[in-house]
Amino acid sequence: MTPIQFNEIQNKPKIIKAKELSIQFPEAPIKYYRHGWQSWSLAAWTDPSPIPIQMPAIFQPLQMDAQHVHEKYLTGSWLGAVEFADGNILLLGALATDASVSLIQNQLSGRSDTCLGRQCQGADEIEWFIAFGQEISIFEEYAKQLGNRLAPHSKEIKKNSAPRVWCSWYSLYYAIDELILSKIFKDLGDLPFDVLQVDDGWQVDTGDWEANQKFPSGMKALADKIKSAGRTAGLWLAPLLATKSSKLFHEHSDWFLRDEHGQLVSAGFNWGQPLYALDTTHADVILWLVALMKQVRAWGFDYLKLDFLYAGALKGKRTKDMLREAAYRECLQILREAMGADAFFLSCGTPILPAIGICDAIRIGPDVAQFWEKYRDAYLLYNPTIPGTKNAIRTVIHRLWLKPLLHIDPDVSYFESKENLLTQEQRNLLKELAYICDFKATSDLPQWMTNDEIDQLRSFLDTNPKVERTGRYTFNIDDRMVDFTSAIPLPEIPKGLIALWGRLIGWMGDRHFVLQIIKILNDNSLRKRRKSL
Ligand code: 9PG
Repeated sequence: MTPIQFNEIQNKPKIIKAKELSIQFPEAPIKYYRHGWQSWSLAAWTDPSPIPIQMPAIFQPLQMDAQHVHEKYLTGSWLGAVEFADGNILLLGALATDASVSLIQNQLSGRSDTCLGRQCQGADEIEWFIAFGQEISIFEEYAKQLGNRLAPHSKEIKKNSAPRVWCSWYSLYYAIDELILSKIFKDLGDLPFDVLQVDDGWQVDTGDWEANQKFPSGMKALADKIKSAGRTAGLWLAPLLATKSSKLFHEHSDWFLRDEHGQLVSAGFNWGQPLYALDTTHADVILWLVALMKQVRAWGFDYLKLDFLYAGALKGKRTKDMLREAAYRECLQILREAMGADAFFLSCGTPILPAIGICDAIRIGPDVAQFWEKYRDAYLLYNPTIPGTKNAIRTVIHRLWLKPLLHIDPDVSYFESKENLLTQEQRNLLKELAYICDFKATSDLPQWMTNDEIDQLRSFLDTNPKVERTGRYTFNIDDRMVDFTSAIPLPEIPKGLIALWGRLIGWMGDRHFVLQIIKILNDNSLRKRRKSL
């Protein structure tokens, strides 16, 4: 462990090579910046004390770094920071993948996973960035140093502004089919969208990336339809995992990631089933992934939203013995090469650092939803990762420092009020966040919007206001003062009976049959919504 003296970094940021290092500070910090592992994981300034373990446990592999769940100390992925009473911060951040930072009493400690389980050598050291001072400029410098190492082409990536996207997820969810999408594409008329993106619901199964029976004309016909109106066709896929029901799993169960005992590694639970991750270092898996990327490009999709990508970076025994995030980064590079440099690559559910320099855009927060937050999820399960607009805004605001490196996607904004529980003010926050991120998307259906709402959407897509940051959570956007403070606080930590109740709900949420019932209920209400169109 390399000890760093606090007074050494008071004046100037430092870059230090070490496997592990720690820096002791003279006074107790008032806040701790925890940085979650992947797009959906929590990133936020919080009190420097532990928060409850988020539930249900079955979701942990898909909501956070499962390796950090039971850490004794406050731990974040790649970086961590503390704030002192005078407003200055101290940031410690890795300039490489496979590293984490913990707050241990009055000390920040960085640890790299290189040489785990064997004798360390000089070559195992990684670079660390350490700086003390004003938050905004320090994060800016950290991003610059990251860019120098991971994204030498970031200027090229950011040369064009991000496309304006209509995406099918946040209105129709799985209830999409060929007919309804064709109607929506027509009804979107001349609204200035660059991309129409088909989300989850088109595939035969998770792992079987072929058109299902709701798309009888096939995926090429769908892409052609989008392109015939002069727009780019976008498609969602989750290429790095599968469910046991898939043909992929049946035919190639040996392609999936296992632990040292030969047991399948859990990639969480979704689509009413447990999820399993592909071993992306297996030669046949690589061939399959390359063929899949080429296939979707051949259908005509040029904007790819690759999702649930964390599955490529889970802990397990890989064919090629390498660190899990290094393996993941290598896989992203393979996907990128296979899809071609001219495709727009949006990564989602992705571990953050390994994606820098490879993708065009990255989702930097959890999913938004047509509600602000749910009592069950926020207060009983203490889960800041679950879809919800408050959760999404909180994490996105804390990840804006990534903006110089690639396009940052804060998820969609809502304009319709018909199927929406958000207040006008809450919907406005999403819109302003999209301006700040410079990434505009919506899933709103033309048939749900009033004329006035359609005008607002059009003006949103057509406007690029001047954005100036005035504080941690405040901005001037053109002549408006925008304050995101209402989305920031984490819920009260549950105590007594509420905590007990929460644990019971969490336990229920870990049962497959409970999740399956919830899925059936959700599917039914979606079907009803779909019928009303
Ligand atoms: C499609 C969706 C959309 C969405 C993605 C992703 O259980 N979870 O915590 C969980 C989080 C996000 C999520 C699904 C599940 O959504 O972010 O935009 O594409 O998949 O299924």
